[in-house]
Amino acid sequence: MASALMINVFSSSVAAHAGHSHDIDDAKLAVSNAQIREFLPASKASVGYLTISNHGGTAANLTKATIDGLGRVEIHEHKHVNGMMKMQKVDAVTIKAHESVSFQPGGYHLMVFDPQEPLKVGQERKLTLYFSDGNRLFTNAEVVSLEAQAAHSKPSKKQHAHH
Ligand SMILES: [Cu+2]
Repeated sequence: MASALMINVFSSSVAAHAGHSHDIDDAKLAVSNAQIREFLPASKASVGYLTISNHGGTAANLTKATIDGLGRVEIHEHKHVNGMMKMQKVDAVTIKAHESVSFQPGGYHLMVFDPQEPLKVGQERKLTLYFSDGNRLFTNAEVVSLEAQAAHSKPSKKQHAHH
């Protein structure tokens, strides 16, 4: 209920583009490699990664994400502050025309909270991305284990090649 209310508040603030209300421009924006990590024991939050590609000629601004079965999803970024890696919530992520943005360890990520039931590895959950022009993009995010997510991440300095 709370999230539905938030969506209403959100869409009333972006009513500028009348006439596009039913247009979901799938050709312009594409999302790939969406995954959510399973919640670790005793952890109240987990992370999600994806790649958004903008094939259109104008920038797109991602302002919100929701995932079925999760009470809350926030968009975060990691930043180096005085040599420390800190993360903070961001209001929007811009995907420039003809560019793509990868959410990945050390950069942008989705922070997910409040699972209504435990996420199980192998499940798919519907992910909805909301853009400032009123467009929405839907995809399925696969629930992955910590190990699987680490394997897909960029190589880190530590080499843990063996199980
Ligand atoms: Cu975070």
